[in-house]
Amino acid sequence: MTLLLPKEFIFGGATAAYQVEGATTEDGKGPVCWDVFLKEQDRFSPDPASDFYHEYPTDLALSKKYGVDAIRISIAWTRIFPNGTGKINEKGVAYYHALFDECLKNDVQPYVTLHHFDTPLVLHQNGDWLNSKTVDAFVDYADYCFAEFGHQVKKWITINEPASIAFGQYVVGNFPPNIQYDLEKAIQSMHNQMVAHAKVVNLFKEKDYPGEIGIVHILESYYPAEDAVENLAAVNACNVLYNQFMLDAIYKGYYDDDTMFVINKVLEQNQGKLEIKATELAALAKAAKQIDFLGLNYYQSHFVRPFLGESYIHHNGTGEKGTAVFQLKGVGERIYNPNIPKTDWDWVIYPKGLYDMMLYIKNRYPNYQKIYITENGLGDKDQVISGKVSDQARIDYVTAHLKAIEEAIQSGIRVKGYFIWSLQDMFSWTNGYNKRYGLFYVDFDTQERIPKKSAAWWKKLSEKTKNS
Ligand code: BGP
Repeated sequence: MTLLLPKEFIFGGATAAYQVEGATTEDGKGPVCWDVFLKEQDRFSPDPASDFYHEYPTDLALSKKYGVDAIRISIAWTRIFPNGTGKINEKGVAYYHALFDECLKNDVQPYVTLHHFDTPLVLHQNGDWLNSKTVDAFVDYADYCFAEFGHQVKKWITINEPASIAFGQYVVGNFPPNIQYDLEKAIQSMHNQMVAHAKVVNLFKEKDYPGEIGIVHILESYYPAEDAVENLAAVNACNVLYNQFMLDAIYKGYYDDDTMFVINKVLEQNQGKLEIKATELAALAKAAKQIDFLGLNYYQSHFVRPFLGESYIHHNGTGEKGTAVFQLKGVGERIYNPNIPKTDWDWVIYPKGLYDMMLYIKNRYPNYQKIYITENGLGDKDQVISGKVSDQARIDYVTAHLKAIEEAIQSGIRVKGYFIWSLQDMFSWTNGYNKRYGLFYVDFDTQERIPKKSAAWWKKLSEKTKNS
């Protein structure tokens, strides 16, 4: 399949601190919510992960060699502030200076996320994003990073996937603190994260820090199961709850009536309420006029029908195909169409959903400036055979999604780059180590890297695009 992407299109690789760095107790790093949760679960350890804390020069040299123009990195908040606030850990600060320098030395632009799921333990124990003290601490931490690293970093991301945090923590229960079906908490957490994001954007602009700032949302498209009209209500409920609520927050600066109609109905059916303060709305309104870009993470779409029974969700975190169940009271139930392929973790492969999502953003939020696809890729059980990893399925997956991006660009949607998830194999929060996404295979025992077939393909595509 030929791909025609603009010459200046960015080919990036994505990572997240906790999933690649390892070294979770090294050089004064403070604890995060996941340290305790993973220990309690006793399924897998976040150490050594891809040992990026020490191996970053190798990964950046490989990035340069394989046509990776940019890298998504997150700062581990507790390497800088071990307790979330207060005393600064100079060793952590020095680490990120060295890491960003290495990026620039290799001509790999860093796109830096301030919060990628790893809330400092103390703040987590006091309510995480449900507590406004976390919001205040986050704003201070962001301010510190902008001032300290602003000469090296020109692209900032406030929060990665607020919806995954809220639903993982309070609905699916596969993120700490492991609570299920509490939609009130999930919706409140999303709102509070939107406020945190807005305050940080406003501060960035007020202090005139150099560069651009945006947020990363996971966005999935919803379609009616069996094409039946009665399923459209579930499609709307899911879309509003998972996508529109937070897109309204960042682009409109308020929650529109059609959005609140659904949110209030979901809250009512789940005996919940949402608290929104006037000052928070003022912050949202101001930030909506100043945000520079949207990072769109896309992996899958869903086919749904209404569901009014008792909620039941089973997260397939093992790769046993066919075990995922998703039924959420007053929201919807996911139905799997046997004609649409899915991964071993039951993630539905549907590139059209990416195109449809971008079109929806363009139509509903005409003030959006530009979009980066900040995560997309295939989780698979890759194997090394005779020293090689032939991940053709990944190449096919990425090609199909890049095709959807090419079509979006042709339809006038401003998409500026694509970050493959992931740059190298790494630790997966709820799946451990057997779900691999990387361009570079990682042997987690020796930390050896083996560029996969996809890496060679990527290099060719990246170079061809630049020379087109
Ligand atoms: C996104 C997260 C990433 C990453 C990815 C793949 O939601 O931002 O951190 O984990 O999904 O997910 P998983 O590791 O569950 O397969």
